[in-house]
Amino acid sequence: MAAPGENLRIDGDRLWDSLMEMAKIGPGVAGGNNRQTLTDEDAAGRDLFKSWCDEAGLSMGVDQMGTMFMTREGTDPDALPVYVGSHLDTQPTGGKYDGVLGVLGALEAVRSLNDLDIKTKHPIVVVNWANEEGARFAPAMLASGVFAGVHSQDYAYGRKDLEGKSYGEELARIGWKGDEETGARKMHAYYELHIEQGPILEAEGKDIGVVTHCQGLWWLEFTLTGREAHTGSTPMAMRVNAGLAMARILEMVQEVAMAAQPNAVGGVGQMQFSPNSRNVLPGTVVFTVDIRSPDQDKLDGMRAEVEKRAAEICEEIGVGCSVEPVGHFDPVTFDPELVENVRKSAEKLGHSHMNLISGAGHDACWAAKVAPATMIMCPCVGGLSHNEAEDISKEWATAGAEVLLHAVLETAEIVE
Ligand code: HGY
Ligand code: MN
Ligand code: MN
Repeated sequence: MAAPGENLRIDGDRLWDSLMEMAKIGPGVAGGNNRQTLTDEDAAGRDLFKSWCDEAGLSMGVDQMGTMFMTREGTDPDALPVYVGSHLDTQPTGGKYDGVLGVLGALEAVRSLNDLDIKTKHPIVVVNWANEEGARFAPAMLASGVFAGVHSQDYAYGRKDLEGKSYGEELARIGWKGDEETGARKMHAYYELHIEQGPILEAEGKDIGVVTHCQGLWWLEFTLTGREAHTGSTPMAMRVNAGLAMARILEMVQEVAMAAQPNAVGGVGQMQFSPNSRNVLPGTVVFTVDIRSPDQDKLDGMRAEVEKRAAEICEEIGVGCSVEPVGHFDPVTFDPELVENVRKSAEKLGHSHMNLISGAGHDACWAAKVAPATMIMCPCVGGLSHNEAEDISKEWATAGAEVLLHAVLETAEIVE
């Protein structure tokens, strides 16, 4: 006779319908989403998520960073909850599944337990972490970072977007500043389902990534100071060209990352010229270098080389150069017992799987500082993410959510 819950499956159609419904909120311009954190679109997505959680009988708590905690009670009031979730905020040209699959996959797991009235010893808490992306308010994983004690709440509240609006102001404006002290909650364990955002699982023909580690990251914000001058009448020898320095630094970052292969990446996604006028050489150029590696020495070595060579480039051109780390976490090793739960669940359910190191950062990286934590990944088409064309299959989503459910039950313990 099968143990309780042994053959439990989730309702893949219901999960997919919820993903498609959420995707209607904060639509992008090319089939994806623009539901950036603390915007009205984010607020609308939160409201929809809460309505579904109300239907599922979950009670809501919100902390002072705006993270949503939706609780399904367990049978043991003294047992610490198993937390499971991800994020609903997106990049400005984000996909429909980055983060969202983890939140709605967790909700689907709870819905499936409700369908069969399966009880667990530990409560299960579905989490929507605020501002995972860090696109509008750097750094990424800001709310989970405050939760884990990595950032102060004052620092977080003071982070500003490109329009000068602060996190604290915007959180209050959308009405999602909760009353719970951030980080006061204690976790028994944390699981996160997420799309891979890379090409490996699809290329290897595997449905499930058993995530053992996550690579570390530095976000280095450079401010280069040149001299504003006419692009037409200023002789080349007289120029103090911060734009030229930026271009040489970008080329250098590429060189440093390529020289550190394998398992190293480096690039720049965001840059501002000031005054950003076609016929004015920039007085100021601000951009963020994003470097990552699963190897601690390699990660820190790349940072040191980038900063050293950037200073040399700027000195040669006569441009001022300052750099501020605006995001960082060391490579993460996830909890071996939870990782084994994921592997066993994938095997039990007959899903192909392989070990994986996460290329992207996730809230699980900070959760791992305060509780046993791990992740489950599903493939995405062409490994594409942070692009509106991001795509997954219903089968991949269903397999991921099923493995998530069974791994969570291993930890939350079914009560007969
Ligand atoms: O930057 C990251 O890795 C994540 O998407 N926030
Ligand atoms: Mn994400
Ligand atoms: Mn993302």
